[in-house]
Amino acid sequence: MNLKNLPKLYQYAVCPFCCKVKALLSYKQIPYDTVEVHPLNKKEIKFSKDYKKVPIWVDVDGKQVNDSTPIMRYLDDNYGKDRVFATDAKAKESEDAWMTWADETLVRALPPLIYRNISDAVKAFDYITKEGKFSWLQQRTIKYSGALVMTMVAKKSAKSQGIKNPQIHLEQCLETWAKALGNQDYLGGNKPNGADLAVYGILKSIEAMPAFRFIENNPKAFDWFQRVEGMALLAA
Ligand SMILES: N[C@@H](CCC(=O)N[C@@H](CS)C(=O)NCC(=O)O)C(=O)O
Repeated sequence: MNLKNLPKLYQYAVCPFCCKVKALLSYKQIPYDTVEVHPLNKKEIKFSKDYKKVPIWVDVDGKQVNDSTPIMRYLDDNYGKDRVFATDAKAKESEDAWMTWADETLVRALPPLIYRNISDAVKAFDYITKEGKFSWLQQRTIKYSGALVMTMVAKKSAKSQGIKNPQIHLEQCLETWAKALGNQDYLGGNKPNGADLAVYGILKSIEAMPAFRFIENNPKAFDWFQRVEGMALLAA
């Protein structure tokens, strides 16, 4: 879509934080346009003087909202009549805690797994460079150099987080999430709340990568993932 009067999401297609926002946009059926940002020169977000990360949301009235969770909350406050985010104090407390877990633990668990070896890293970069804004030459050079660099970065990141085995660590994260769901369909009960959509969006960001198989291998987490997917698709 490229209509001038639509709000804009400045993104990297495969960024987990952008995918959090897109999960809410899809679930709430909010029409919007995406602007893929060039990750090297970031010229598309030059207008944003102090904030240089994605996602950035620019509404039709020009209002700019930065950072995935504030964007999700802004969208929930301003679009659609049914609220996604919890309003009840106790539910809100749990939702906030799981939103923080999603950003600080789950997101950080992914790179050590996505880039666990050169073969998986090349496949991940194949997808990243195809989805992202890269020239033909960049696609080819970044695919291999990026995979090599990220394999080393991911090893360092795993070490600094005390992750000995990235696969076991993600499996533990998924178990933690499955436990949080208990016997409910969603963390939000009978419908997804903000944390459901955040965790779903983050996992969705690696759907086309080899590491996604570890999510498919956890029946409870994967059933939940598919339930949210169904709700998001139904709503879309
Ligand atoms: N807290 C931010 C984190 C956003 C973030 O770190 N985005 C990354 C992409 S995944 C980014 O833009 N990094 C800066 C860069 O690419 O130079 C959020 O939740 O939106």
